[in-house]
Amino acid sequence: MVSLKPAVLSLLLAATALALPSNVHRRQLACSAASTIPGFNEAALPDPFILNDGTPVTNLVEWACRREQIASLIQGYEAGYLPPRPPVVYPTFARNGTTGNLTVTAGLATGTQISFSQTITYPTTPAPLAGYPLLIAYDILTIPVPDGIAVMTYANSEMAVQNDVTSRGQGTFYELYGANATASAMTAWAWGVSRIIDGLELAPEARINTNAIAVTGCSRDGKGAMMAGAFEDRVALTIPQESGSGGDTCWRLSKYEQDSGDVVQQATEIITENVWFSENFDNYVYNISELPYDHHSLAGLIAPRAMISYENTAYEWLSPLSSYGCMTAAHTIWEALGVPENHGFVEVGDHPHCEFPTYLNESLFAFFDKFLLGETTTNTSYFSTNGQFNGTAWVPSQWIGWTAPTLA
Ligand code: MCU
Repeated sequence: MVSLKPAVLSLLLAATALALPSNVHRRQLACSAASTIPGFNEAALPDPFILNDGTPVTNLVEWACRREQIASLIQGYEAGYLPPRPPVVYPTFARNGTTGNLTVTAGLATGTQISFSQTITYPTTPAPLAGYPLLIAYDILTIPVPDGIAVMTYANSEMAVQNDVTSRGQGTFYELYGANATASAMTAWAWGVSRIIDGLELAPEARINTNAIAVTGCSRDGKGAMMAGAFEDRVALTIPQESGSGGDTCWRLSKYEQDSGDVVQQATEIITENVWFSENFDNYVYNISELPYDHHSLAGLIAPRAMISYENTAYEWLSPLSSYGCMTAAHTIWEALGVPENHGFVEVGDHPHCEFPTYLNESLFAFFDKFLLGETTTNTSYFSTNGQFNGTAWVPSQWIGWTAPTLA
């Protein structure tokens, strides 16, 4: 695997920190990651390579701090608080032929604990020494999977219910953290992914290689899959499918598309539809320029790990200019980390929502081959759109006022 694994990255960061002048080291120790920046106002996409104090990110140590800042801001404005691993997490696992059942119990040593179960479908091929790679599919599987990869369908909508705005605070997650927890449904789902991976790490009998985990989902679940990839470093490959607004799109660009006359989903509408975002986000949807981040930075939390997102120009509502523009901006973060080929984007327009035409298999399987199946020389440079965006102009310089630094 060519990508920097989290463990390697932390070693690298530690080594870099030792070699750096003490003022840089001090700043690393003192990385302050506020959850909001009052007074922020920027019409263009915010530069992901500027720290909250206004200084530029010039190396990997500073980028580690910037990542923390972005993660904190996203929770502060739109995602709500993502709780860390609770004191108690343990799995039980049972297998019957090609079907496995993983139950994870999580909670307090003395106090509330919750349990949730997921089904794993195993390949019929023999298990590699390190265990099978695993694809976690939010709700239902909507993409093809190559041989040799196990699939877990994740009952994320039980972890946090997503029927409509009345679903706020409902689901297993909220039985542990309370119905008033600020975590949005997508944040609760991401927490669940982390606990599932904890469980798999603690259940070697499940024979899953926790260094080779992918997460996918379509539409609302694609938004969720991207969030899980962003907040959980143990996800090696993130595959949001037709996630649309609130996923691999940027709030600012969706607003621009709408203001240009298209009918797209934008922040003002999304908060009236469901509980994918925290209640606090309601305070910003009419003032998007106050967000000191946008979803290019959310996606960039995944870097240098792998991500490929798919979009569909057949549906204006998905905000196709926004996803292309937003992922173009996000791509600079993989460039800065020296691995642009770890970030793919493919936007076509000739199929129903959440269907996966077979001609897209080439790019998808390339990402599976390289990042889950260990075929490290596979070419994964895929970045394209068929979008004409209904005549709405995409002028990159209007939105992206930075160039990628080289971070080493
Ligand atoms: C693209 O994801 C959503 C979209 O945000 C909603 O407005 C629409 O109602 O549903 C889409 C979806 O999840 O479709 C399955």
